[in-house]
Amino acid sequence: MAPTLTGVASNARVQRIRAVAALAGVELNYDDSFTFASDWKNEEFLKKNPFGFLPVLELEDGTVLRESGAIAEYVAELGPNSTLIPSDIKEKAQVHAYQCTADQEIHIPGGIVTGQMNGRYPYNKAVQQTIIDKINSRVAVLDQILLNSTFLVGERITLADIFIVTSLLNIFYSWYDASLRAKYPNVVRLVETVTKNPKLAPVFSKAPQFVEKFPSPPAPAKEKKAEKPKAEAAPKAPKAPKAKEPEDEEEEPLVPAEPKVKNPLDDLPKSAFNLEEWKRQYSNLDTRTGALPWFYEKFDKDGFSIWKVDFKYNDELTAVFMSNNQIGGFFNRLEASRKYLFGSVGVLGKANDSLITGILILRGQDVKPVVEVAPDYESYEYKRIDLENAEDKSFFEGALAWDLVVDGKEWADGKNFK
Ligand SMILES: N[C@@H](CCC(=O)N[C@@H](CS)C(=O)NCC(=O)O)C(=O)O
Repeated sequence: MAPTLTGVASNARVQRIRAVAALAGVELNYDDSFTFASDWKNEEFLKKNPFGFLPVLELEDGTVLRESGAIAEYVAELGPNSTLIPSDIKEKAQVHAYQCTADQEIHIPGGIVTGQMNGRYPYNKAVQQTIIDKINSRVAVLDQILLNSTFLVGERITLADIFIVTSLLNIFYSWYDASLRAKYPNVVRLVETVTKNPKLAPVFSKAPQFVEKFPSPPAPAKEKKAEKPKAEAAPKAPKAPKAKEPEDEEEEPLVPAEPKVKNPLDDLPKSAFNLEEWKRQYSNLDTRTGALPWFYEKFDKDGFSIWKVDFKYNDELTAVFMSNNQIGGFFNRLEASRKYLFGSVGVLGKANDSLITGILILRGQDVKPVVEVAPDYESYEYKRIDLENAEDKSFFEGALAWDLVVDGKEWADGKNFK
């Protein structure tokens, strides 16, 4: 049986392995509908690969290979007469050098820029620019090298080209925009030569578009609602549209290909409570005087449920902004449940003495089908909120109004999942 590759089709690390297999003539079992939203990081998987990351290649004898670079080399070596890895040891070392450049100088720093844009890492403009400048300086060298040669090493496509191209694709999909690409025409030509190779059509045909404009930086944290004048129910300014955020996981492009799968939550009996309308009311009205009265009038407790959500490891929290970014990361990873979920979660307290808590309003009566799309959902505890209970109700209202106080700790910052 052919080796089985597991990983997301739009992921550059998976693309590099599939491209090598296609060019080397090696058959792989591969399911291109696999997503990070599936329950992949389970006990069985961690037994096979305790590092817990993807992609992995499972061989017929049960051996599990990890690290996309090592897997790509293994697959290339399997190919009959593959020239993807030169036999000359000097050229082989040159190819390997480009593999390292691809990972260390483009893919990994590029992933940090992407992570800053989608809230996985704290956003800092100066740090981001420094990383972008460094990547540009490497791309400029590649562009010079490619001025007079079609491929990076020798006269044929090698792992060097495949690794450099797939690491570039990762940033071309996310933030390396048209004006940056225009500076390096020879590099863009190499990307086109590789991605348009007819043998590689199954690998790149469903790939996302290259980004045209550098995405806007993440919106600053929402102002503390408690500080707003409460009497006026003045409409809030509508939020500027944000760059679409990744489904999940490290270094995923900002605009991944998202295969649509039917969710059993869609089969629940229809509800008169319109979650999208609630999200609009919450955004546009003062919480206590406008949004909450609307909510109490319309809420359907048979079609939806309300949950208190608590981070389990509050003693590990340090700076408030980092904890708030962590909430942002959790919310990013809940993206696949956006239709079924609203959330208001905050950091209460101060640096090194804080907790993360809040509320979720979700479709159905069970929290798990909605939150398990986020691989870290088990880092949080969920407890049903009963609005008939005065204490629960006051917690619910405080979390929505961002003026909640728990154990003397005041709401410091927060995020909404809308
Ligand atoms: N160096 C590894 C990195 C693998 C990696 O970080 N994979 C990400 C997806 S791009 C992942 O599985 N992240 C989940 C996790 O780290 O828990 C490789 O090239 O295979």
